[in-house]
Amino acid sequence: MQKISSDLDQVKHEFKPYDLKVRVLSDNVISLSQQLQVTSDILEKHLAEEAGAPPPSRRPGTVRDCSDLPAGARSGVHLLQTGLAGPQKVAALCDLDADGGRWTVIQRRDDIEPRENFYRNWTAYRAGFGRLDGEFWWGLDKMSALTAATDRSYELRVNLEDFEGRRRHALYGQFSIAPESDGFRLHVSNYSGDAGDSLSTHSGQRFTTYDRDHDPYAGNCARSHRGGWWYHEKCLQSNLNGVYFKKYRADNTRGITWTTFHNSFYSLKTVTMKIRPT
Ligand SMILES: [Ca+2]
Repeated sequence: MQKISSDLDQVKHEFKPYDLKVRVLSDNVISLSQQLQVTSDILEKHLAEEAGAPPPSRRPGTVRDCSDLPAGARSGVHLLQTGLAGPQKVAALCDLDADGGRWTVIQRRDDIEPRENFYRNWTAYRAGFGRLDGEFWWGLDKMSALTAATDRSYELRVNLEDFEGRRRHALYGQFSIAPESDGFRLHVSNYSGDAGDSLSTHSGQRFTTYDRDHDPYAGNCARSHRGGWWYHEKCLQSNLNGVYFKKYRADNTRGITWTTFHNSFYSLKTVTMKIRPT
């Protein structure tokens, strides 16, 4: 009996290194199995996309725009999956309180220092510029990614304020921006509000910057009015990306204008452009 016990100890001793190896091998198998699962998930995602399933940005539960945020979310900066190429989420200013909430803010002008420069080139207007807690242009690429999608329609609300504290708004029941291949063409219709309609005459135009003239005017309206906009054959009826003037300017029409509210020499104090699904 003692011999058997001794032999057993001997066997245990001899097998000890193998025991360790078995455990290491076992861990390796678990690790490989996990990697395989990740690879399998990626493959499944690609196959689903090829089979016509919606991309991640269109799946239920995805926060494409501010209207998708869960109940209880607060106004401010949130991360969105707009459907732009690439896995990165993009920051956006969400207005979840005013005018019924659910708004994604796409542009803002205000009497804020330091002043943002809106006389920018095509690349800047495409990607966006400025600060979400100050003056900014969100970016034509993101506006187009949201509004050119065929499974959602958007409305646009433009809020305006002058230096005498008068507030007006313009609501467009339909708003979309075409992809860059079509010059980020504007489509806007179905106006209501009390600011007057200074944007419908721009509908159908492509976007123009000082380095990319898409407007039907003989010259470049972005250059002559120092902004970036969907300028038309007479340049403009509105120019919300114009130069920020603190007061009424009688000497030029390069300001932030909405001519059915004030004439083209009056530059407005505050502007907000925001969109939400209808
Ligand atoms: Ca032109």
